[in-house]
Amino acid sequence: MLRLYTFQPSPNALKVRFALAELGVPYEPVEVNLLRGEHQNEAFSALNPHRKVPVLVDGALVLRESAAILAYLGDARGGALWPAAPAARAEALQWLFFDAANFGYAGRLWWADVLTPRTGRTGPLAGPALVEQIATDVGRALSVLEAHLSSRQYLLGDDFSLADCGVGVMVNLLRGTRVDTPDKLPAVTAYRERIRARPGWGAAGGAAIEVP
Ligand SMILES: N[C@@H](CCC(=O)N[C@@H](CS)C(=O)NCC(=O)O)C(=O)O
Repeated sequence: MLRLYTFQPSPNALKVRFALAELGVPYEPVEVNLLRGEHQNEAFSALNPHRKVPVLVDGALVLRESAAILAYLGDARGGALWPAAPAARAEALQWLFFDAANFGYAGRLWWADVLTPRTGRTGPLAGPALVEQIATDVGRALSVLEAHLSSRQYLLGDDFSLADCGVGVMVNLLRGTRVDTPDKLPAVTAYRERIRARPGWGAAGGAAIEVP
């Protein structure tokens, strides 16, 4: 049985829970409450010295980094949700790297525009100039996504794949932030709703990152 170290509101952990739900693969979830600092304890840092979730344990394999975990699940158990041909598989990896490289700091935008105004809680330190720079960079990546999705339903075509578990979570996280501009990003907005409507989204606890 796979074991997943996760935290319900963590978008990176959600990417993996979403993939496992869509694949129908059972796993044992271990909740690491980041707000209570449980990622700082010695037992968890032995699994991930970077002290971040998610971590997937499959037998002797201890794997960090959500994009690597998605690719591993694709190779090991992906079936119809992960391409086997090298060129198509490379395209799937391209979108996982695109997600990691361009939306890695999107969480700061979420804190600044959604979470802090609604809850008063402060998140990772980021001044207004840095948040604005992140918004500019994220906006640039979203316009690439907009052009790509204007002629297909999902990243690899009209069928959902594990590549959608990365970008699909992050576009949902960006709901309600300053880069959430449906008039300029109609295809991205429709894609976001398509992702949220999937059965795996509810099963994975996608609501934890949704704007109430
Ligand atoms: N690149 C990593 C990022 C993981 C990450 O940033 N996880 C956050 C939760 S979404 C975390 O554990 N943060 C705790 C910390 O940074 O102290 C991945 O994709 O898995």
